[in-house]
Amino acid sequence: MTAPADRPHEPDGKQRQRDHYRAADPAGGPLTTDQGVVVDHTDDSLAAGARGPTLLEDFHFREKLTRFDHERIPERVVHARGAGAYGYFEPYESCAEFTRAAFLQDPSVRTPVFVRFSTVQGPKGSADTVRDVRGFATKFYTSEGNYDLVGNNFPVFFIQDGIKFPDFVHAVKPEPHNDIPTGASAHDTLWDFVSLQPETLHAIMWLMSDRAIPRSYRMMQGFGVHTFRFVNAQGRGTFVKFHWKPKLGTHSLVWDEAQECQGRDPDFNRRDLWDAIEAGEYPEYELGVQLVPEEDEFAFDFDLLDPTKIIPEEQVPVRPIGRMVLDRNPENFFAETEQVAFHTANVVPGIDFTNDPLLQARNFSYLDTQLIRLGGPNFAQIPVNRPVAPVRTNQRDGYHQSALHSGTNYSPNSLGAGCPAVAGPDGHAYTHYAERVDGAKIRQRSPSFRDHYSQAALFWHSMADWEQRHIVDAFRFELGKVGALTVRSRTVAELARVDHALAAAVAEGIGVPAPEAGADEPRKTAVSPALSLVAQRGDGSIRTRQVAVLVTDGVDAEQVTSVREALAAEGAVVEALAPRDGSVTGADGERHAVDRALPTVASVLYDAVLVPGGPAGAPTALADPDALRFVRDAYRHGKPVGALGAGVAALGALGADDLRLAAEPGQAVADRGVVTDTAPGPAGEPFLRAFTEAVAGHRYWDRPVARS
Ligand code: HDE
Repeated sequence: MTAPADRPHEPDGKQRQRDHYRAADPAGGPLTTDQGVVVDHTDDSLAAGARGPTLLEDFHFREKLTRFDHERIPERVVHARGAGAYGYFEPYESCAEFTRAAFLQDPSVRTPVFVRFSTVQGPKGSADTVRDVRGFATKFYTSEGNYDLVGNNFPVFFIQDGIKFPDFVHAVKPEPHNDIPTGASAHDTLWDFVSLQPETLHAIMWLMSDRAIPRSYRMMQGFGVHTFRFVNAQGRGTFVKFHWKPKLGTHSLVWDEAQECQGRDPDFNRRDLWDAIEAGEYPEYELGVQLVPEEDEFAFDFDLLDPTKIIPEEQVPVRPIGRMVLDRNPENFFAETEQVAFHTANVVPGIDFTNDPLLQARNFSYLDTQLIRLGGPNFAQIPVNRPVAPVRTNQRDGYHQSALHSGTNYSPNSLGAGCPAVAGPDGHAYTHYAERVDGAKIRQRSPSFRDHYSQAALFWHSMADWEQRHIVDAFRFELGKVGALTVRSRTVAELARVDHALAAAVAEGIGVPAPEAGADEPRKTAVSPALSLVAQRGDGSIRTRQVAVLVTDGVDAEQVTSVREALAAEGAVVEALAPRDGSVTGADGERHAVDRALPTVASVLYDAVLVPGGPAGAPTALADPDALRFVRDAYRHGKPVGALGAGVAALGALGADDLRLAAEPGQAVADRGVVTDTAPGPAGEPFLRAFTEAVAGHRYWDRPVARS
């Protein structure tokens, strides 16, 4: 542990964070009005006498309030709550064989990016850790113009045709009569819709899984969802699905924990992203593609154009093509994260669309909504939206025009020397893929989109036991909050068409009769191992994992220091928590700084916990009720728990009788993520190794239930 000087252990990020409070103009000119007139007083309005009425001529007062009154713009209809970051993308090798997109040609070229992560249902001020899809939208500022890959953390969507989007979003949003619930799907209208619209089922399986409560935006996969089309310099098309894989692996919260987090830290995911970048722990994701030659369009037992389907990775492997690193936080949330405008139709030469009807609808919707959200057509001039490629158009005027256009504004023209001229055949212009289209003008869902159950079943059967348990619990929670019993029953009947055992388990928890066995029993019981979180562990490191050490007066400081140093060397963030902030007096009689006071934090904000010991017979930190609760919560949420010296005996308070704890000093025992060693003094190598491994394992689901 460190001495309590001026909090020397405080992460650099905190210091840097303070820089954000400094004025942009360090020279520090005086306060002015919008017109540049210097102001000498901003605390009292101009009034007729100290106790008299305010005067209309107080232009500073009127301007200040007017500007304040107009600070808000409409929030996004969906994805209102988000967090953004800048970074770069670099390809591993040239993808010229498949696409002529300039940013995918040369490994030495770094393309700047801006990424915005988001929840979908909740408003701008809602909590982060709700059960929801997460947006994962990337703007690549390429040399050939902006390319936006506007994806989610699920690879499938809830509907097949964009004309159903308003219905789906109305159903999932809070109920119209009372605007309840905020940021949650557990209510009647969503499940009413789901039970009547079986195309939702596959995405609903993802929504009920742990994927819907990510531990971190840095530990979350991303998917382009639709099948897109790469086009190479020869004009050859290849179908492509995009995948982002986080280097740190894909990890999730537990539902109980996610709910508590909503109160303890509603900004849990946003803060995590911000803090990691400030600390120099830059999130990294690998971009992968599944490529399908045009001639294989009909080689699958589903339609490539159907956005409720995946191509199992075992069928078409994901080929890594590059990596993205997020290394800079925005300067100003509103200017950048709020005003950024993504659009699926922002494509560059070499990337094209398919006839996926959902994608086609999106290509209309994003620009349309941004015209109102950002107050007119000139939002591409806002710095975060501005391409690095030169922009020369004949578009003019409109609200918030800030460009000083000169010259002619029509084409063809001779007075402006024909400028800007359309590009010649040098291969740099965007050319639409010349797909042959031939058909009657009809409203009809393609028969190839009809199977709504096989892939929902594929997902279910690909889950580990504990993932299946969590899915059943999630269905029980959500449907248990639905008032209309007919909706509960209808949903269970639909689930029976995915898997009868699933439906029966859900029915049992929500008080509706289980469907008849075998009534509609599907399907194949194929599995795709890549769908399970077990297969998405990432690099297995413990970088940025938050480890709490519960300390109190009399703590063995050497023990704490040894663990802190060992875990920090692997990149974990270790914090000493005590009943009060400031310092504790160690067994060595010295004062040792603590990082945070227990009442200001909670187990749900950490990934693992350690209980060190002190002199024999002295109380450990667990004598404190907050500390005891901390360890109990960590245990029941499946988190790694470590204990050393007298801390091992203190774990008896958990009441987990079947757990194997260390008895012989120096012999570390690891049992389902609980790592113990009764030896006093600095932690030994076997303990440090086992505890580091436990932290890397993230969660342990097969623990004995604690009586406490
Ligand atoms: Fe979106 N979506 N969406 N969506 N979407 C918006 O655009 C829409 C869909 C996604 O951080 C809106 O500027 C329709 C699929 C992300 O700013 C809006 C349809 C996927 C973001 C809109 C879909 C997404 C949005 C709201 C069905 C995953 C946030 C504000 C046809 C592949 C981007 C805005 C950000 C945002 C419409 C379906 C992802 C209303 C009509 C599928 C990540 O235009």
